[in-house]
Amino acid sequence: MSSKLYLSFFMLIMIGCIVSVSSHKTVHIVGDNFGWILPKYTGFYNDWAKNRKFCVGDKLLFNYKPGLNTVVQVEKDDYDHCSMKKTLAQYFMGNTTLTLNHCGDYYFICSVGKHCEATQKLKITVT
Ligand SMILES: *[C@@H]1O[C@H](CO)[C@@H](O)[C@H](O)[C@H]1NC(C)=O
Ligand SMILES: [Cu+2]
Repeated sequence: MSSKLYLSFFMLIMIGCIVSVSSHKTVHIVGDNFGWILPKYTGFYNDWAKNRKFCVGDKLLFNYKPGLNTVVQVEKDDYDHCSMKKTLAQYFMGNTTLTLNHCGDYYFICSVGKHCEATQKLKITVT
């Protein structure tokens, strides 16, 4: 291979790598196979989130049946107190996919019954 051809071949691979890394978006299934329901133990969703890395452009998929659970995006104060003084978004149609569009903290709770008090809530940090 001539050195010029070799160089352009090398650059093509480099560009391919950069594109595939920057366009790599993960779909995070909240709670994995367990889904988004009353947690099996206190702090279950924090444990689920603990070892994951959330990047801008990733998606969150909440698997739940409509009527039995909801996804409410709130701010820290409502998350801490399981209140809904200022909701940012609400979803209740089942199996909700959300795109993480910006960096920072996201807070979600379920608004059904005492589910939030039972720690059906999720806090993630997007980097
Ligand atoms: C919701 O997701 C679950 C788990 O993947 C699936 O079994 C179920 O069929 C989905 N429900 C709807 C209405 O798409
Ligand atoms: Cu719930």
